[in-house]
Amino acid sequence: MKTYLKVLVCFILTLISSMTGHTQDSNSAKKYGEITGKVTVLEKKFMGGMKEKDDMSGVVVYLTGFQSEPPREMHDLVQEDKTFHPMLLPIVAGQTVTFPNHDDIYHNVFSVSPVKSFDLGQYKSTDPPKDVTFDKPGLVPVYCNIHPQMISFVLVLENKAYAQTGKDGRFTISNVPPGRYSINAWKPRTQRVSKEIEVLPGQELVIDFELVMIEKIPPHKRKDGTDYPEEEDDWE
Ligand SMILES: [Cu+2]
Repeated sequence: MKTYLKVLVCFILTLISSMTGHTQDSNSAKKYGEITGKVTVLEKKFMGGMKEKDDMSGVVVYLTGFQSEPPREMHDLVQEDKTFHPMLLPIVAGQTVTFPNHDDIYHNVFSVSPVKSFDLGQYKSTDPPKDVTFDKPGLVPVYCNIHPQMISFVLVLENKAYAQTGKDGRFTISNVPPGRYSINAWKPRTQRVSKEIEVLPGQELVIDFELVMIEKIPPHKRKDGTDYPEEEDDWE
């Protein structure tokens, strides 16, 4: 009889714990919304008119209108073969970016952006890389003072509700707290497109965008406001 009671109590306890566990899961799933969609990236055809790009990846789709804590991880913005990788780095305000130089030549990474201005000075792959913490949201164009072709963008966001498109232009933003926001889509060489949305608990919103590629990024100045010299100097 005692054993029978023990088994019964054990069974009831297991049942209760599995039920409460289940209730918590479905609550947290219904607390947030999800946004999916497709960004169609158009470019000018050689003979006139527009066509869809084969590769529509790399567009950042992000929400503005609420703040969230920055994730703990750090990001790298690498200099390699006189190019920044990646060309567009989305982060959340408060996150830190490391700038390793993988080349044997000097680079001098800098920005004169009002959102975050900095000058890392010159260093090579044998030197320890320097860090920058981006505390304010906004777009920070990042250049090299030696090589005018080196251009990248740190897009400092208000919150973690962002995603980057795949080759097919599709994106998913999960765990969005309910509320009214702007949703924005941008990548370098496009004009940003924004829309107003309302996210409801447990809802899946579908939002599509169309972005048009412009010819090229206009030239920029060096850190002291002067033009780059005609002949590129590698400072080797
Ligand atoms: Cu450089």
